[in-house]
Amino acid sequence: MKKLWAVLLVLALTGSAAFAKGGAAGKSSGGVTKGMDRKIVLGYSQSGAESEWRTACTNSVKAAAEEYNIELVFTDAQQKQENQLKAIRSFITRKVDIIAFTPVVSSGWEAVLQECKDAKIPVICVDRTIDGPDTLFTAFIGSDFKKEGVMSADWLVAYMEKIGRGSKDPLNVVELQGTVGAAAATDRQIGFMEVLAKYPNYKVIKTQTGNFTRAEGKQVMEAFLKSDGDQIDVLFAHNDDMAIGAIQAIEEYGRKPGEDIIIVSIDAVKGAFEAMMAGTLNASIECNPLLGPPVMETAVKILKGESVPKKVYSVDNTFDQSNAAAAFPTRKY
Ligand code: GZL
Repeated sequence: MKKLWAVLLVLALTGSAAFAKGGAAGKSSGGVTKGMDRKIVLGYSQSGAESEWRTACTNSVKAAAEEYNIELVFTDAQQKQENQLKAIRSFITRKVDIIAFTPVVSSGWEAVLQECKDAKIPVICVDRTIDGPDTLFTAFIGSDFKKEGVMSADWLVAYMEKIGRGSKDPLNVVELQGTVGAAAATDRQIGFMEVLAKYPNYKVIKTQTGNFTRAEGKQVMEAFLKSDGDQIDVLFAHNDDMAIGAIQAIEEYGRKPGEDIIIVSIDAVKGAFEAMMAGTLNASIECNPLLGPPVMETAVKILKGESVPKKVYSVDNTFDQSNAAAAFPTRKY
């Protein structure tokens, strides 16, 4: 069943018309589901606008709401949980039909989600998961972040072997973490370190959050370079925006990103493909942000009283300098 949903989600994420417009609320039906004589109203609390990935996710949600003719009440929390709590409570007061949100951090949602339950408003977790029982939400649509961390480390170990800097030499790794407490950061780190634990010559000498932004990624990398500049062999960045900021810092420091310092990051946004084609980024693990269609499809099903899977994961691929140029022309974000 899970595989079937993964396939269906891939169809949605790749914009397959069949899946994307499949919901009963497609354009022709004016966004109305059976028993409803008006448009569905969906309240969405987006976590912020911190990265190229986040922008692609927001654009996908807005476009899909149009496509499904659903009235979208959109709020941007600017990466602050208190803004999300306020937004969700305003959705309850407004009596929206359904609520979706991307939790900026994983903890602190029990009370507000219980209020949604009490108000009989279903909730879809988009992109990031939350701590606590999954009875607090109806569905999760996003990526498997731990797997992305594992894929990053697996790629790194294989690549270092391939270029002859593999499992014998001591290799110093620095890590740019995403937002502290965000599932995407926590789980990517868990996956990455789980693999690296099997290779004792890899040593993480510095790790710090760059909050998923280009500017902070650059600032933190500058500090890493100041303290350990010539000792750094590898950078693992939890997203491409921080990796791109770090690349600028490495160049300004006088070392070659992608050669002196091997860099692996996550998201596979356009900027990452451009950096891989320029030779300054070595690999990026995909994390598909085109979540709009499956979110709207799921919202319609929930409101029609149909059952939906509790968790649906997008399929993520690995891109590096060997396949970036070929894939770039057809990338959707
Ligand atoms: C991942 C998402 C992360 C991206 C970052 O699904 O939550 O947040 O990796 C974004 O680019 O800021």
